Amino acid sequence: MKIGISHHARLGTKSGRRRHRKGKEMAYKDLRDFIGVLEQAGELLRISAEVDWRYEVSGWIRKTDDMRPRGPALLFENLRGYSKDYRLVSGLIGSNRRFAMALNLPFTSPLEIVGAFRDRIKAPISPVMASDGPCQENIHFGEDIDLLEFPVPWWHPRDGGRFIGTWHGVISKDLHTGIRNVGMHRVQVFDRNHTGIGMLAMAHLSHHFSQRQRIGQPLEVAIVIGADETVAMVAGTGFPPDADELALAGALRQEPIPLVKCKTVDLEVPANAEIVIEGIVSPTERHLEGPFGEWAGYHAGGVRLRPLLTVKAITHRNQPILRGCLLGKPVTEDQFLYSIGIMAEALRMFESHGPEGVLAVNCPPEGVALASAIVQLQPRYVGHSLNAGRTLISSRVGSHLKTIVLVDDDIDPFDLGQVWWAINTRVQGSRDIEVFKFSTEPRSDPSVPRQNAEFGDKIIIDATKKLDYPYNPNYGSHWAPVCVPEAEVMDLVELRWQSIVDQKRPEPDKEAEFRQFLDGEFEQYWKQWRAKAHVLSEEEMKAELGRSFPMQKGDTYRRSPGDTKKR
Ligand SMILES: Cc1cc2nc3c(=O)[nH]c(=O)nc-3n(C[C@H](O)[C@H](O)[C@H](O)COP(=O)(O)O)c2cc1C
Ligand SMILES: [Mn+2]
Repeated sequence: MKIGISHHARLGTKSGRRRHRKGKEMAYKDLRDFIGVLEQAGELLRISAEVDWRYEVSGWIRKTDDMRPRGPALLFENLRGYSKDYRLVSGLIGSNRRFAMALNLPFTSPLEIVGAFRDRIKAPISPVMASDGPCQENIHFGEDIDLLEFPVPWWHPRDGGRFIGTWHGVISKDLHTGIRNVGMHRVQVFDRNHTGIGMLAMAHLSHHFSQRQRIGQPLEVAIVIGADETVAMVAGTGFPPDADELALAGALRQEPIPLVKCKTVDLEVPANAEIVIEGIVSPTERHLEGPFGEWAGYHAGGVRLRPLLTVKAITHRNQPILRGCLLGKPVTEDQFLYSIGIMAEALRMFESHGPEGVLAVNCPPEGVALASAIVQLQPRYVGHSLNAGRTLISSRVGSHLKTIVLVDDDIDPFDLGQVWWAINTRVQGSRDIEVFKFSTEPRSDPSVPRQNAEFGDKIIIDATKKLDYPYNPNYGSHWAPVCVPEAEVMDLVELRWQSIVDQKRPEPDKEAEFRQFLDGEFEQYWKQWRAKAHVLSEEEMKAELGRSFPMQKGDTYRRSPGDTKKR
């Protein structure tokens, strides 16, 4: 087989391409606009050679996932058995750089991305209605519906079939409030017009579904594939139920999302989406679904009866691009989505409802981003750190978290090495590790006992310096001082390094200043301390030797009953 990679082949649309400009940022017009920008930045590769949708695309994506730095996003232009009018794209936000680019941010550190994400979410931008949109350039009803019109991957040999929904938004509405929800819920193709739909118990979609079940009605849904990446971001993040998640996506892209009315269900969808699947989820019908290679990195969930979705209409753009994501052993693309979203929402929760004092949250992609969080805070009272951990682990945004580590402000939560040091020097297991039994936990985690339905243990590791340790005058603190050279020593060396190693201009005055400080301060202290020479008293000697001190005949404290003789 010939493998050709064309870097410069033409993409559907070339207009609206946006770059970073000073002043007001402009949102991407659509997925193709963003794809074009990624390609120009060397962040996307077109694969024009034929690739098999069965198992093979996963290998290509995995290869880029395993590259360091992470490899490019991939646009598959030629899938086996499909016309070149049907393409597949993956990895568009599969690195911090691309995640930042999707938000038009000029930086790449997760901390900065999270800051911007959080700020934008604070001011939702409601969607606007449009009379028509490219997502309805082609419309299929009835016999004309065929989900396999698109090159849906069979991701892994161990999967129970082809999954069309791996990176999308499932839109539904609350029966009573009418508030719209967007969630990401896996969608397996059963036949040309039926799919499964994954619904964990705590998902808003599950809530909407059970509202309908109670009144014996199906739930209308619209599955949106290939809309703006911000739609996927809000779909995969656990926001509070009162928010219109499309308004949050609007906030993230800094421009309202244009919507069009669906053709067969009473819902609205982003007008620029590549593909929309309109359907109803039956209150009573179920279908065997799975297995599927999942977010936790295993095929662990097995085969189960899941709700059945019947497709009422498929609408799509001309030359539609199917957006997909390869899940599996970290670090896969979805880890970036969870990671940034959970960090931002967790901080927002702490800010608005406390406990106060939380400085940063890191959900490392390496630890299955949604399963672990490192919370950095400056404990202000005994129990403060644990309170923060317990709050997060029981919160909505933290509903999938399994391990929470709490660290002080001198530990960088983004440096897993430092976190590991804190765990090893600030934790006493019996006191500082808290196990929460029988919490909600999906079976995607293979350590969840198989007899459990959807629950397992969660842990909090409090790796902060405990405030209830007694004050130690030698430390001048309640906790032993961290052993690194004093700041003044480091400043002095920094100056000298510049003059000696980097051969820059020496600054003798500044050097002298530091030296003077160091000479005075510490010398004085130790001079006094050394003067306190001491000879042990007999009692101190006994105390020091403890149990091993040999018993003497005349010991007054060792008197047996009946021994009345005075000594
Ligand atoms: C790729 C991917 C697949 C997911 N699959 C499912 C799924 O099948 N079922 C589910 O309940 N949640 C799934 N999730 C997690 C939900 O999207 C997430 O919990 C989200 O917060 C749900 O939306 P909600 O907060 O509005 O309920 C998936 C997330 C991603 C990124
Ligand atoms: Mn929601």
